[in-house]
Amino acid sequence: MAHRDVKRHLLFEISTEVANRVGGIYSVIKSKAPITTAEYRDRYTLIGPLNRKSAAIEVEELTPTDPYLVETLRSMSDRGVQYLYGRWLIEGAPRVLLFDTGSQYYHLDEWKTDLWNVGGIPAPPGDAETNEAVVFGYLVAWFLGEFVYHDRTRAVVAHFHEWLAGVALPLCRKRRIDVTTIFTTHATLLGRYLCAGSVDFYNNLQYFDCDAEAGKRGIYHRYCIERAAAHSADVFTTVSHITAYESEHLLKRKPDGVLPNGLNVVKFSAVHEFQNLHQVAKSKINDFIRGHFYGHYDFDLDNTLYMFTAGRYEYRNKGVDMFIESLARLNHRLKTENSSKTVVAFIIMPAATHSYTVETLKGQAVMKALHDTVNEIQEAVGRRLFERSARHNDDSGKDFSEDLNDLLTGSEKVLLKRRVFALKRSTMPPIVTHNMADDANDPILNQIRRVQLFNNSSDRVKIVFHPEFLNSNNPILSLDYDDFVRGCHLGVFPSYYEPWGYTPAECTVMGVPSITTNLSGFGCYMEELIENTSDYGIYIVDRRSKGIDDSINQLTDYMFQFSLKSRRQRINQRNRTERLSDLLDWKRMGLEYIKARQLALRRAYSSSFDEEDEDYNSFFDGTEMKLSRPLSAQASPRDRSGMMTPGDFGSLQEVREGLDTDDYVGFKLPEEDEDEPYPYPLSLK
Ligand code: G6P
Ligand code: 1S3
Repeated sequence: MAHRDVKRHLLFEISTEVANRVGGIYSVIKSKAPITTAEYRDRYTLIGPLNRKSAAIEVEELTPTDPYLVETLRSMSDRGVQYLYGRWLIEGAPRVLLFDTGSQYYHLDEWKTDLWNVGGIPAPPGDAETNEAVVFGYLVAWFLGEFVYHDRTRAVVAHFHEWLAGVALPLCRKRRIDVTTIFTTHATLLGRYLCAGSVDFYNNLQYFDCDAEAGKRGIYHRYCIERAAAHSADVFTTVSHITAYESEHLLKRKPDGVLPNGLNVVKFSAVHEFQNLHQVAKSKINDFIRGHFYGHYDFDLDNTLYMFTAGRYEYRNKGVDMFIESLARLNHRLKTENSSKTVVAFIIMPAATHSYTVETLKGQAVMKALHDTVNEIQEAVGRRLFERSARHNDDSGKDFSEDLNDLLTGSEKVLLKRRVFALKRSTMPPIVTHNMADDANDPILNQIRRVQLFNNSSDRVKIVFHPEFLNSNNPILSLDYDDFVRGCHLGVFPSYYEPWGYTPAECTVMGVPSITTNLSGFGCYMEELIENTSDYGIYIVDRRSKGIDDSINQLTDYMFQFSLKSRRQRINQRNRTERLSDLLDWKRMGLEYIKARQLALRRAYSSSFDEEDEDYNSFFDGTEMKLSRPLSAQASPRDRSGMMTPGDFGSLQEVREGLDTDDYVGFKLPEEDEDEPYPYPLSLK
């Protein structure tokens, strides 16, 4: 490639979830934006397809000023390409360029033919998602080609996320576009499909006939795009080691490294602040519970634990099957031990519904009516009590306390009785809060029926299935997801297929203990980094070497042991969990992205580098510590962890050229300076 300025290189990050919330990738690019814009400033642009509905809310239009960008967009616009260039209204405010794919759909057949000629990638009719990926991919390749034609001086890194944004990668390679590319896959198509079925996935990874398996599932053409993207990129990465292993077998390229997902960690100045937030959010959940269980509200909320699972509704992949089975076993165990604890388990997973059930709405309404009545009576009684006390004359010889018995008037007693009678109910407290579109075939409901967890009074484990994501405008459980998490005691995510897993990571930064598995990227990361994760409120179920029954028992045991904790122990544990949040901060995790970009630049523009570049060489250093058990509740994991990130277990830190990593979990890194600032901008010669 031509000699280009690598020091002031530009970064384009390409994804279908730019200013468009679909799933986990949106969380990745949005939460990472502050550190990436701090590093690149106006040299960073995110590229995505234009979704007018979400862009209208999330993007403020700007006029491009970079002369090369102006020229490129003018030339594309002259040929009918419509786009929106602007500022994404999120923290960091990165620039975004959103292409209206609709404006170029008339090229679809021509581009599909070209894709077949260029890469042997078929694109059958009728797959709208693939059509979208093709048009978007051709627009991105067009843009990058034009851009580097106009700007001949600066190096360009184009970082693509997931197969949906990957069509441009084989095009860049075939057309020899003078950019360097990174492809990050956040899951593999085949992995997700195979795991969702009843396949012993991890023990058979090396044996799958990928083409045939993809063909059987009708995703061969998508698989071809994903595989072509992985093979055409200068640098290929995934979000965890477990997905790296999977990619090696299913996509037939060993990733160059692991780019883990971070979070934008907000630290409170004092720990009691996040503990107080737990109490505030929990009392809102308490309100919901009183209404939901009206008529059967016979358990003590002070002795109740809130556990939950949440995420995309992938019954087996997200481990909901295992969660429900373990809840049934936990119920049995708590009953056998005559436990006074009640566990309410929430399942928050969006499914097709027809709004809330009447019963659910009624529960909240009757409880609100009771609450309002009690408030009114309380005010009236207070007034009377004050009057009587003020007028009471000690010399009268009358017993003052006798007077207090009739503080409640007859009509108030009747009103209160009516409110209490309204709480009578002949039905059981419902499991699901909504009318399901397909109640009879819903996998979650069917399993709850099978294990007979019906919210009986005698059950120590109750279940609430809320088949819709939460938000504070919700009339039933009016809490944003983050606040709901804060109010709970334990997140349970026993996933079978989980490339990274934001849900337990989010729990951690909010100081909420969670259960994950050693089949999730997050679980593996924590296990590698911390000696005894459960001391820090990260419980890891072994789904790799144990049989399913043993894994379920382990999960049950974790939940049971958690239920034995005293309030004081829970508070201490939350403090320890919250201290782990530094490990998940983008300030740490983002280092792997920097390494990947450096590697990409090296591979494409090696002649533009000075071999003695110390900044670059020292960049691949790190630490070699593993977190020990906490010495006491005051132990600070940060002191022991250095700058280790999951990528350090992979290859990027060792890489110059010609990767050769035998192991996805091997690391050797020196120690970090205390409070070292985030190392940007990275200077290259
Ligand atoms: C926080 C609050 C305490 C409260 C506790 C309840 O720590 O600061 O005031 O007692 O939460 O904890 P629990 O685990 O019982 O919900
Ligand atoms: C994927 O989303 P998912 O829930 O389908 O990408 C996420 C972001 O990288 C990742 O956290 C998750 O494990 C993957 O599964």
